[in-house]
Amino acid sequence: MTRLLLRHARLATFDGASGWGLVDDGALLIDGGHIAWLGADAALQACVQADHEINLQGALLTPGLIDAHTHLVYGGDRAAEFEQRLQGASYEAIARAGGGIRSTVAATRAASETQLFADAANRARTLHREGVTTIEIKSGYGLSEEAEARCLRVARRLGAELPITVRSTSLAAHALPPEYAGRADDYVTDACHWLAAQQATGLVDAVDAFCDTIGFTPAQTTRVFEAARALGLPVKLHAEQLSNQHGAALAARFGALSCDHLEHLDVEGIAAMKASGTVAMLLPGSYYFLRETKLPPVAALREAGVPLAIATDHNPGSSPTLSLLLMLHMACTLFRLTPEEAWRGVTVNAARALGLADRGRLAPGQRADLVAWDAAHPRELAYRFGHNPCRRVWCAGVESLPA
Ligand code: DI6
Ligand code: FE
Repeated sequence: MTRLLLRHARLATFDGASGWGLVDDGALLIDGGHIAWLGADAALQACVQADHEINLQGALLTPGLIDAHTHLVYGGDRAAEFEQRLQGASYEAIARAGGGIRSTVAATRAASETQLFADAANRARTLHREGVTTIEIKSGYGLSEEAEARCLRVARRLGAELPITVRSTSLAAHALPPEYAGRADDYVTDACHWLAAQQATGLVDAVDAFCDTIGFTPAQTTRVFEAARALGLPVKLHAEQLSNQHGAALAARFGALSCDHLEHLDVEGIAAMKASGTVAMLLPGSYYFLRETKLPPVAALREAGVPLAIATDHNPGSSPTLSLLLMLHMACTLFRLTPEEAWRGVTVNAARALGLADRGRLAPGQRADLVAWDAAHPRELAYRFGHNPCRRVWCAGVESLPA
């Protein structure tokens, strides 16, 4: 394995509990896909020897970005639904009338696995060109045993064929498929059985559910989580997005990695998340696209010391964005995160939301997932929008974008 030395970069390490962790005119040594050493370029010792050196000429070097909540695998689009909503129809009303998630389920079932892979790979590449090196991908648009497995296989194949890391999450409890109309409890029973096969075939890293009035009840969510726990799989939850179902407190009782959305989260939910060490995954894309007006309780989460993360929630219905950098910006403008909080939300806290301790910071021993940006300071990336200053990306020490 070659040793690669990156020199003359401004490092933003995010190492330590707060601050940017800046190292001006820094150097970083990669060995075996991991960071072996980092520090001031002037402190480079003769013993730090590399096979290859790159002068980054003052570029900003950060950890690779982590998009820890996406629904990247699906068929079709929902542009017509967007027009309906612009004419006054609500997201919930469209869902109740059988559109919404269920229209994407029909398009996903009708698509071939080859097509699903090709479309999702294009989306993943778009994220990657903006510096994303780890992506979480949920199923949830198949909603049958075979169609769910197909989507999870596509996610696994993306991880195998693209330079990025993919973590896959089973979200069979996303919506009730039409063949189970009026039989939600039966659907949950069957979906819990599918999990065992997904686990046995190595298709799944975590389990999620949509606990809401148009999703599943807290009792049904509990059954899904019990099935996950029996298989040793970590859980996370789409919680308090459209209404307060006390899903965050429920998920916290299962030691959830993250609770996601959280616009309607209450003080009990915040306390429960704090006690269980659960990450608050904030999703400004869906807040914006659904024109929500109720903000997630960011100040209270901050005060309680709940770690904050940010993701695209990329999906065709509520967040058709493929820009994690835009989410970084919108987390600041819409949710009032500081630029540093937003950055931690797409690096170190996003890693924590995936249960990954080997990435999200620049420190010896961490995976060499790195991005060189055409910027002097990370706050510039939160400040600009519709702008991509990503210049070079390394995944486990291997450069993955054309230089
Ligand atoms: N909440 C969301 O925002 C996505 N899923 C969920 O449970 C939206 C999914 C969709 O509209 O297709
Ligand atoms: Fe989502």
